[in-house]
Amino acid sequence: MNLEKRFNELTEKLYGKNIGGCTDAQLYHCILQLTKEEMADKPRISGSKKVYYISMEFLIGKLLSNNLINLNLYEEMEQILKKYGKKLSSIEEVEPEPSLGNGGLGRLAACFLDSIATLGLPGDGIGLNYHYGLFKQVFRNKLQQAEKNDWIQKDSWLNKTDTSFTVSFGNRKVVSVLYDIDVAGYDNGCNKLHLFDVSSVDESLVKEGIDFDKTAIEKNLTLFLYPDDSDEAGNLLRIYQEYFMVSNGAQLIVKELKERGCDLHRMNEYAVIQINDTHPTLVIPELIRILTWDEGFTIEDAVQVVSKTCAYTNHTILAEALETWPLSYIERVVPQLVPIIKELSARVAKKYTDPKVQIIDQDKKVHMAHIDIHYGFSVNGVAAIHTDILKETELNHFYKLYPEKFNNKTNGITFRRWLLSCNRELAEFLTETIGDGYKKDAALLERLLTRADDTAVLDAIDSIKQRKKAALVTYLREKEGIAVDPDSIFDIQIKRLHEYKRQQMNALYIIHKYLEIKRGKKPVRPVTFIFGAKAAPAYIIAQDIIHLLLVLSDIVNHDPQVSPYMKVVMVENYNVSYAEKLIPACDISEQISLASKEASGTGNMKFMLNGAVTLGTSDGANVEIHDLVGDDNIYIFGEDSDTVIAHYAKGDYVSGDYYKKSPVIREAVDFIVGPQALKAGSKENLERLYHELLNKDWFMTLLDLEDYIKVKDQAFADYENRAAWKKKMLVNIAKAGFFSSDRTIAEYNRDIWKLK
Ligand code: 26Q
Repeated sequence: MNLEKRFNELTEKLYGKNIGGCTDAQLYHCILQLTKEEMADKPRISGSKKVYYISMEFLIGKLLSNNLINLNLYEEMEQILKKYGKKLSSIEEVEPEPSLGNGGLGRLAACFLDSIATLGLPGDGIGLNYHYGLFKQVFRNKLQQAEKNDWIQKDSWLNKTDTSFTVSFGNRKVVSVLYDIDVAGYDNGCNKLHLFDVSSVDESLVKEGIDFDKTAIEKNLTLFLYPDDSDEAGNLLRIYQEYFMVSNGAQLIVKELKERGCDLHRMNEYAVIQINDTHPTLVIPELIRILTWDEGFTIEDAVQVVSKTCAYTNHTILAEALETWPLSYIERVVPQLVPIIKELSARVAKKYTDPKVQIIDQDKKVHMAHIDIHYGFSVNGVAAIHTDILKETELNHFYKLYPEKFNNKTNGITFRRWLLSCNRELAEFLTETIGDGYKKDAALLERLLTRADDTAVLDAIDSIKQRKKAALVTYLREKEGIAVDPDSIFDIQIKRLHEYKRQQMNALYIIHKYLEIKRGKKPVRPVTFIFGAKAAPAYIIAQDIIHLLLVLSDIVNHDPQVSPYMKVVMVENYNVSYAEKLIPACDISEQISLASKEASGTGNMKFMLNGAVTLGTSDGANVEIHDLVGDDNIYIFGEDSDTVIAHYAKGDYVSGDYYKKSPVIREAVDFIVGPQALKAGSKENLERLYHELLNKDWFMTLLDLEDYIKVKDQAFADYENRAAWKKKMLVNIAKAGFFSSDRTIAEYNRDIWKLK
C-alpha cells in the first residue's frame, strides 16, 4: 500500500484526523510507527561470521531523519507532508534525543553501526539501555547545572524482545530484559543494536539534579549513563554496569552461536567481538567463565578460543583515563570472575617478568587494557599518530611483545547523518555537480577538485554556507536569545570540556581580541565565537572554564564598544542535534588540543565535510586532514607531539615562565582575575582557574598561545580573500571522503573481522 494512504489510515485510527489535522507530535508518533514497520520488513543481514560491537556507549542521536534517509523514504515523506502543509523539519524537533554516550567514543559506535549495515556486513551492537542519557546541561549564575535527561517515551525506537538472561553478582541475581533498535543500512538490510535493561529500575530514585542512591543495584543498574568516577559508590556502580552489560552480551553471543549450530571450540570462525575501549573488557573473563563452567571447556581451550575472538580498540592515551580497578572491587561485585582474572594474570606473570605488562599489579589493581592486549588478537588506535604513539610510547612494552597485534584504524563518520541529513542543500548541490556516486563511494567527492577554479561552483558552495549560517542565526536567537551577525566569521569549538582540548586557550584568545578592540584595533570583519561543551560534574577546573566562557560572553556581548565586532556564544546543552545545526554553519573549525592528547577527534571530520577550514594542532586526525588538504587549506599551529612528549618526559614545562616572558600572555591571563571579570563572575571559580593556568597548566595552554594568536589572526585575514577562501572550502569537502566511516569499517573488516 502506498505510504500516504498508510499514513492517513494511521492518523485516522490513532487521532481521528487526516495528516493535515494532526499536530507535529502526533505526526511524529505516526511516522515513527511507519518507519519501524518499514525496518521490520527489511531483510536481516546475515552471513557465516558476525561482528559484535560491544560498547558502554552508543550516542545514536535522533533517529527519524537518519532512518528515513537510509530507507530511501525521506523525500517521499517530505512531499507527503508538504501536501498537507506540514514540515518534516519541525516534526523532527519533537523527537527526544537519546544521549546514550558522553562524546566521541559513543558517537563513533553509532557511526560504525550505520556503516556496518550500509556495507551489508552482519554486525550488531551490544550496550545498555540507560533510562537517563548524559545529563542535560543548564546554566545558572554562569555555572553548569546537571539535570536528568530522560528520552524514553511510550513509543520509541526500542522494541522489547522476549530475550532475557540471569546475571549473577555473587549471590545476587538480576534478570535482564533486552530491547532492540533496528539499524537500517543505507540502501541495504538491517542489523540490530541490542540494549540490555532491568525491569526493576526505579526512576523515582532520582531526586535533585542527577543525584541518586547508588547502593540499590537492581533499582539503578541502567538508570544513568555511567556517572563520573569521583566517589567509591560511583565506581562500584560502574563495575556493576560493565559486568551487567558484558555478561548479557556474552550470553547472547553464545546463545546465537548455538542457535546457528556453531562449534563453540571454533567460535572465532563465526564471531568476532570488538571491544570499544576497556569498558567492556570483562567480556573476556566472562566468556571464559561461561565456556568452562557451562560448556565443559578446559581453561586452556577457553582462553585460546576467546583470545582469537576478541579485538580491542584504544581511544585514549591519557593515563588517568586508562581503567584500573582494585581487585577488591571486582571481588565485591563479581567474585566469580576473580579466579579467572587471577589465572589470566598468573599466565602472564609466568611468561613475562616485566612489571609494566602485568594484569594484576603489586598494589592488587587490575589493568583492564592489559587483559585486552594479552587476551585479544588485535589492538588498534584510532588515528595514525595515535597508533604510532601507542606503539612507541604508551604501549611500547606490549608492542615489543606482540608487534603483529597492533594496527591503526583512522576513525570516520557516517556521511548519511553528517552530510545528507544535516546539510541537504550541500548534498543536493554535490549530486548536481558530480553525480550521486559519492553517496555510496565517498572517495568520489574528489571529483569536485576538477571544479576548483569554477567560480559558479565556488559561489554556490559559499552561498550554501551563507544559508546555513542564516538558519543558525535564527536558531540561536530563539534558543539562546542572542543576536548574531550572519556576515561575521563563525568560529566554532564544540566538544566535551577537557583541559587537554584547551577551550581555555580559545578563551584567552577572545580576551586578547577584546582588549585589542578596546584599544582601538578593530577587526576587518566581526567574528562570532561559538562554544558548546558539557563538563563532567566532578571535574572542577572544567566547570571553571565553562564559567569563564559565560563570563566572557556577558562582558563581550554587552560592551557597546566591542559587541559590533565580536560575540561570544556558549550554547546550552550541546548535544548531537545541536551539532547537526552548528557544523554546517561553521567557517573555522577549532581543533586545538595539546599535540599527542586527542586520540583522533571526529568533529574535525564533520566540519571539514561541511566546508569549514580547520584551525588546529598536529594532533589526532588533524594530521591526516593536513596531509590530505595540504598547507594552503588548513591552519596548523603549536608544538608537535614529539616536543610535547619530550616536555613531559623532562618535566621542563613551566607555565609561569611563559607568563613572565610575554606581555600578551600576561594581560590575557590577568584579565581572568581583573575587576571586569570579577564583577561579572565568581571569585572562587575565576581565581582557581587563574592559579591553575599560572602554576600548573598540565596541558600546556601557554606553550602554544602566542602561535595560536598569530595563526588564528592569519586565518581571519585570509577569510577576506573570498575567492581563495571558497577554494579552501571546496578542497576540504573534496578531500573529506577518506573520513567516511564506510572506509573505516571496510578496513576493520579487511584487517580484523574478516567477515564472510
Ligand atoms: C572511564 C572510567 C570511569 C568513568 C568514565 C570513563 C570514560 C568514559 C568515557 C572514559 C572515556 C570515555 C570516552 C572517551 C572518548 O570519547 N574518547 C574519544 O574517542 C573518540 C573516538 O575514537 C576520539 O576521536 C577522541 O579523540 C577520544 O577522546
